Amino acid sequence: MHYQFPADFWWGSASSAPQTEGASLQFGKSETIWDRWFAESPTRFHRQVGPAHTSGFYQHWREDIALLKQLRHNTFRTSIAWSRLIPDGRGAVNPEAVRFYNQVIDEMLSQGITPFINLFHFDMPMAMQQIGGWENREVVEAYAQYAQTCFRLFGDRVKHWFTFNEPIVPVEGGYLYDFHYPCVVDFRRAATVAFHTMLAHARAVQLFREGEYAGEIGIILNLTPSYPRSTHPADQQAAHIADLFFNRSFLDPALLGHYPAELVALLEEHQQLPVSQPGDSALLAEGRVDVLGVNYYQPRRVKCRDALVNPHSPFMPEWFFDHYAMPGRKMNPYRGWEIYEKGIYDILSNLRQHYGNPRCFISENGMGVEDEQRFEQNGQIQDDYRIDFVREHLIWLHRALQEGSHCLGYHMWTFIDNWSWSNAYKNRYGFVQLDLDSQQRRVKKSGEWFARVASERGFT
Ligand code: BGP
Repeated sequence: MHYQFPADFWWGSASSAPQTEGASLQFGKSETIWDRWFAESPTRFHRQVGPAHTSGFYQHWREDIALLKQLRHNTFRTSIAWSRLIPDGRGAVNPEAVRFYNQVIDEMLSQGITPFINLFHFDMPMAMQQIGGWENREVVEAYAQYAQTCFRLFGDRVKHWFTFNEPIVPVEGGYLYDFHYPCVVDFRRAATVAFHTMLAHARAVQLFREGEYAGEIGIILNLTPSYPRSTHPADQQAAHIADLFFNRSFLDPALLGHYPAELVALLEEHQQLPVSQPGDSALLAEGRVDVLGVNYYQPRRVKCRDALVNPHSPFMPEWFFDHYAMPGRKMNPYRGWEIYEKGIYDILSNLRQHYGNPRCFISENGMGVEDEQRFEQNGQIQDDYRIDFVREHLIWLHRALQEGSHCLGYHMWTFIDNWSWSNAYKNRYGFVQLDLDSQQRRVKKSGEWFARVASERGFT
C-alpha cells in the first residue's frame, strides 16, 4: 500500500530554545527556573547534567539549519527564550537576542524552511518566578508584553506563532506531581496556574489579532486519549473524568473559548476553583486559536478506583480514577511509555467529530531511547525501531486525513538529541545523534528515512 500525503503537508521536527541553545547565562540571557533548580538540586537531574549542556544551537545554528535542509524539512519549530529576549521578564529588550533570533529566522527562510515559533516552553524567567510565576496575575500581563514584542520584532517574517508548548506540563510538574520547579503539590494552586496560563494565552492571541499581524496563532497541547479498562459505566466515567482534567482543561478553552461546564462544576463542588475577575470569560473567548498543535506520545489508560477516597486527603485528579496498565500493551522498552499508534487517529477523529474539525497538525511525536549508542553500526545509529514508530503513526494519520481530518503536517520530536529537563540526556529522541563532548552531529538511519519520505511526500 502506498501512503501519499498532500503536496503542501508540513514535514519537520520540533525543538525548543531551553533544550538546544545552551549559552544559558550568556549574551545577556538571565536565569530561568531550570538554571535555579539545577543550581539548588543538581541530583534531581539525570547524571547531574544541567541546562547549560546542550547541542549548542546558539553557536551551531547555521550548521543545524543546513542539517534540517538535508533532512528535507519544509518547516521547523523552535522557541524564543523569554529570559534571553527580555532578561528581567518585563522591560528592556536584549539586543543580542534580537540579533540572534533574526539570524536564525532569516537563515531558515533562506534555506526554504518555514519557521514555526513557540513562545513559552516550560522556561519561566526566574525574575518572574520570584514574584510568584503563573500564580501572580502580573505575570500574565508581562507574558503578553513579551508575546507582543516577539510579534513586533519578528512578525514580518514569522507567520506561524504558538503561545505555549504543553501548558499543562508546568502545572502538573510544578504544582501537582513534583517534577518541575517550584515542586509544589497543591491542587488549588495548580488550578490557578492553569487558569492564569490560559489567560496569558488569550491575551497574546488578542494582541496578535489587534496588531493585525499576518499569519496565524495557535497553541501546542499534549493530548493523551483516555481509554477505560472496560465498557463498565464506572470505568467509562473514570476515563471521562481523566479526559476532563488532562485534555479538555486546555483543549476546550483553546478551541471553544470556554472551560467544560462539568469541570467547573466539579471544581466548585470541591472548592478548588481559582479566583477569577470580571472580564475573564470574555478574554478566554478571544483565545480561540487559528491552528492547534497536537503533541502525542502515549495514551492514558484508567479504571474506576479500587479503594474509596479518603475525603481528608489532599484533593487530586486521582480521586476519580486509578491508572491502569492494560495487559499485552505494546511498550517502548527503552523509555517505559506505551506505544499506541491508533491514538493519533483517535485524537484527530475526536477533533473532527467534537470540535468542528479545526486546522491542526501533529507538533510532536517521538520515541525516546536510553543508551542509544548500543544501536550504532559502522558509525551510524541503526534506529529501525524509530522508523517503525514514525511509519505506524503516519499510517494512522493518513487514515484520518482520508476521513477528512484537517491535519496539516507532522513534526517529530526531535531534530537532534537534546537536553530534556530533569531527564537531561537519558532518552535520545533525535533524527541526528549528538556527541555531547565533541558536539559532533551524525544523521541516524531514521533521519535519512525521513528525508526520503518528506521529499516524496509519502512512502510505501
Ligand atoms: C515533551 C516535551 C519536550 C520533550 C519530550 C520528551 O513532553 O514537549 O520538551 O521533553 O516531551 O520528554 P522525555 O525526555 O522526558 O522523554
